[in-house]
Formats: sequence, C-alpha cells, structure tokens
Amino acid sequence: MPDAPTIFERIIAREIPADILYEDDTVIAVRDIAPQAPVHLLVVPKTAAYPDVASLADADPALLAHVVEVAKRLAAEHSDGDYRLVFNTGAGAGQTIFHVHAHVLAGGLAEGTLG
Ligand code: DGP
Repeated sequence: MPDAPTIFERIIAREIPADILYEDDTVIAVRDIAPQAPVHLLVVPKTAAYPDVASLADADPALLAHVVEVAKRLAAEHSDGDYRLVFNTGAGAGQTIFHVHAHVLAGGLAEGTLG
C-alpha cells in the first residue's frame, strides 16, 4: 500500500486549509501553523518524491535552487530581507514531515540561538 499523503500533499491538493503565500508549477509556500519566529514560512516542492533536502539536492539541484530563490523573495516581501533557512533532516533533528521543505525564519532573529 502506498504511504499516506503527507500534510503538504494535502495542502497542495486543497484538502486541508493553509495560508498560501506563493505557488507556481513546482513549489508552494505557506505560513507555518506553529511559528517559531515572527515570520515563519515553509517553502515546499510540490513533488512528494524527496523526503529531505539531501535527496532533493542529489536528484534535482535546480529545484532546490528554486526553493532557495523563492525563500529569499518571500523573506524580502514579509520581513526586512534577513532570514534563516532551515531544513530539518531526520527525526533526530526535529523533522516531522518527510516531504522536503525549507523553513524561512525572519523578523527579530538577532537574539536566536544560532545568531
Ligand atoms: P519539520 O518539523 O521540519 O518536519 O517541519 C514541519 C513543520 O510543519 C512544523 O514547523 C509545523 C508545520 N506544520 C505541521 N502541520 C501543519 C499544517 O497543517 N499546516 C501548516 N501550515 N504547517 C504545518
């Protein structure tokens, strides 16, 4: 039996609601439901083929570059253009949805643990 669709596949299919900020043929961007920063967005490739950023980088570096470009643009639109880009990779690193996605964290990050 195929794996159940992830939350992101269900958002892309409009089966569950989301605050969609950007969409094109290959990616969708939504506001994170549990924000960890004043601005916390997710940029998600539409394909469900890649569970994490490493597998995306191996198979389709152009799509990964597009994710990064969209993240940059959204950070400029929704904050001051400074942002943190996070790809949690593996359950031990906090990944809960195994459909690659970039967290775009922006706004008031100077005091953050990695800052
Ligand atoms: P990660 O832990 O790196 O796999 O990130 C998953 C993120 O997805 C987490 O920050 C919370 C967010 N999230 C979980 N469920 C939903 C949802 O139904 N809608 C939206 N917009 N975000 C969600």
